[in-house]
Amino acid sequence: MRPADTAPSAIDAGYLNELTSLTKPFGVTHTGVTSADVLTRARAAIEDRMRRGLTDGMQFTFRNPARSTEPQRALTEAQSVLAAALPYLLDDVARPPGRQARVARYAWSDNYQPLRLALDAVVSRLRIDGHRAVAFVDDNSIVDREIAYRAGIGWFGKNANLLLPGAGSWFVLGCVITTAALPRTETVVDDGCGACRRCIDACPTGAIIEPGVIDAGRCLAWVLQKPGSIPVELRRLIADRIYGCDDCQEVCPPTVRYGPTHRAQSRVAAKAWLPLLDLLDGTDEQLIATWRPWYLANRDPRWIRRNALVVLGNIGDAADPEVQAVLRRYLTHDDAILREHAQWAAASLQGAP
Ligand code: B12
Ligand code: SF4
Ligand code: SF4
Repeated sequence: MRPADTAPSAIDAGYLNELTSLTKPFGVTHTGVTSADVLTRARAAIEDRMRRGLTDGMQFTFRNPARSTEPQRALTEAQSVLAAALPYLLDDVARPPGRQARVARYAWSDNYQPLRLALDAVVSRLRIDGHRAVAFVDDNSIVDREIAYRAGIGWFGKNANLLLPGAGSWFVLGCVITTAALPRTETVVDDGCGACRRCIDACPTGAIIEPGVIDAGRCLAWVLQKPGSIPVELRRLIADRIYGCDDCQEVCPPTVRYGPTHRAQSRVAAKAWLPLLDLLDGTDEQLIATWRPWYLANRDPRWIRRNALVVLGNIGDAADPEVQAVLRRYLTHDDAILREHAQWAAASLQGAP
């Protein structure tokens, strides 16, 4: 709490500026404020996706839609939600020689950590001023894009990402829910997609089934995270991806044009490519160290190995003795799922369709 001899700050635009300026040193470029009212549109969309079988076992915000769309469940008597966006675009990294697996841009470094620090700074200030506040960064408790949309930060692209005017979609999102009645910035950002549909046409699996609607079972970002066997018809389409997919953003004109004007401040070396055979040879501990910030079902390294076997089947060379040795090992692996993916990889390298 604020010491008794200092008056609490008035909640006005100046106070909001003070809060947002706390986030800047951590790399946050855009903020906005919306009410803590129920996210009715997001709740309807989540229920609709579940009804239509588009969630493919995803938990996240789908596990308890009543909770993930109601800020007041996260913080009783909440009045406002401050949304924040932090850019994650880093300079391109040339593919190193040899067999390399591709990592999606948002996972090149841990972007959620600086965003969390930024939002923790806001929470601390609000608490000092006598308010209650809690920060959420990519947390299942709240639907981030809808909060940011309502706070006037961006529009929903047909690729389902939130695009920021003049900046594109290479941003991660988070928020602070608070009992403070902050001044709202709820302007509706105009749709900037117009007649464009490049993302829909470029998605390798046809996962964008309607503007803004993703069929998770076909979205490679989910396919590479989820547990179990990867559907055979998607394996070729995975190409060299080990984690995440960027295609629907790489083709997006505003993101391509404006993204480079908002680069990440990361000082961490970009993890854009991973040596494929190291992933298949590595111990559990080595693999966990590699992908610690990633989401993987049950945080189980076998899903990395499974993905790596698919990539091997797509970009390996059947004549290469190293590839042959690794395949031999996985063809007799005691994990049936890995064995089956190794069989697929071996057949694929022999030219099977
Ligand atoms: C589940 C999830 C996924 C799932 C499903 C994604 C999806 N689109 O449904 C999977 C694993 C596939 C995924 C993939 C990715 N994700 Co994700 N994911 C989430 C998570 C955990 C929950 C999202 C959610 O609740 N969706 C619910 C559904 C119903 O929402 P929606 O699809 O956005 O639906 C809205 C629109 O349809 C819109 N709408 C309504 N009417 C209309 C009409 C039109 C015409 C349009 C266009 C839109 C529209 O309103 C709906 C409700 O808000 C959030 C984190 C969080 N806590 O929110 C991150 C999050 C959405 N993901 C994020 C990222 C970065 C990604 C990837 C880019 C990662 C990657 N490179 O691989 C991909 C992008 C895939 C894509 N094209 O969406 C960021 C998005 C940042 C941004 N700028 O938008 C988030 C916010 C994480 C974060 N905190 O930064 N993700
Ligand atoms: S992330 Fe990849 S698979 Fe998913 S919708 Fe975008 S382009 Fe399609
Ligand atoms: S590619 Fe075109 S349609 Fe898709 S999100 Fe970008 S601007 Fe919108």
